[in-house]
Amino acid sequence: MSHFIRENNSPKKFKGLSMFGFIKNTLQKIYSAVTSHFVSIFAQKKISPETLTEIEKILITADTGITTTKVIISSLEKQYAAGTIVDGKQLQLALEKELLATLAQAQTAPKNSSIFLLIGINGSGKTTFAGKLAYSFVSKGKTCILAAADTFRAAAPEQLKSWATASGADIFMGSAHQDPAAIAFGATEKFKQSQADVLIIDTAGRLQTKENLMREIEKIKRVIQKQLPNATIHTLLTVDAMLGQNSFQQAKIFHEAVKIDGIVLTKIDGTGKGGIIFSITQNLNIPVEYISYGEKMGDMKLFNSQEYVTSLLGSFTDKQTHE
Ligand SMILES: Nc1nc2c(ncn2[C@@H]2O[C@H](COP(=O)(O)OP(=O)(O)OP(=O)(O)O)[C@@H](O)[C@H]2O)c(=O)[nH]1
Ligand SMILES: [Mg+2]
Repeated sequence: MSHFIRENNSPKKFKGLSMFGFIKNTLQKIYSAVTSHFVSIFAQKKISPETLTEIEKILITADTGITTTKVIISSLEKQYAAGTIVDGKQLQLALEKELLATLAQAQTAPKNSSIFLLIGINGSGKTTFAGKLAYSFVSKGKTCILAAADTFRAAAPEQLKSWATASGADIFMGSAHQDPAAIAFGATEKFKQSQADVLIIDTAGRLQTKENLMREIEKIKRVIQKQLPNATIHTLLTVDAMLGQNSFQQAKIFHEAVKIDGIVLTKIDGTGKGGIIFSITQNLNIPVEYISYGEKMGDMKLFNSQEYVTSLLGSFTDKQTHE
């Protein structure tokens, strides 16, 4: 097994943990940089205008973005002036509402697709996420094929193969330097013949500025769609959370060139900036569908805005458990 898959990769490890516990244990950096600050502010008996300035600072430092933060803070200021938020608890509830409203602008579409196409810039976490996604299906009893359509990097198919072996998914590999669309064709054939439940296509890292590479994605899509005219291809863009605000321009151009259905926010464990989700949603109007936060197979989660906001603010109750 290669170095990037560690032992003890069961997602059950987190079962029964509150989402707050999940952030605290798994996204340590976000907990210490964001959540722990909120927790102390929300304990205040009486808030002041300085408290709102503090919230503003935390949000900006957490990469929520200036525009998004301003909208949230000005609404909180109005509520404070009107006397509807007086103590920390009320502030917490008001902030929770504002953050949820930001995320509601890009609601996740229902996902009944059986074909996933992963795209994104180099090193943004496509292959890792392909493996994790395969594992999440296999562990639910689904049969899954991983397609190694990254023929650009020599080691890429082997990397995906390790994930296939570890996750219990099947793999379709072409030959070195084969046209990625030809691999997508072969993988779709295999998918049809084997009647597998899910096909996940891993592609080469590409810069959004390289037009020929963007056309390559369109070609992959066309080839699949021709073989399976009724299938919905679910295109997911992996975005490295550590890139912060720099990732917007990148995602925007990707979205202009290829229609993206959802974002996978990766490496969220490596950043203390849990606010990036809000600015991505507001700036791009594309839903964050998954968060990916480590190198083990179970280290990903279907994004749930209520859970995330609750845990970010440290406001968990015993009733909330992580599924
Ligand atoms: N901490 C952490 N590391 C990650 C995560 N996702 C990926 N990585 C690491 O980031 C590096 C790049 O991940 P890959 O999955 O190979 O990225 P990729 O987009 O397939 O890369 P290319 O195929 O070269 O474009 C690897 O070292 C992964 O182990 C994550 O969610 N958290
Ligand atoms: Mg890759």
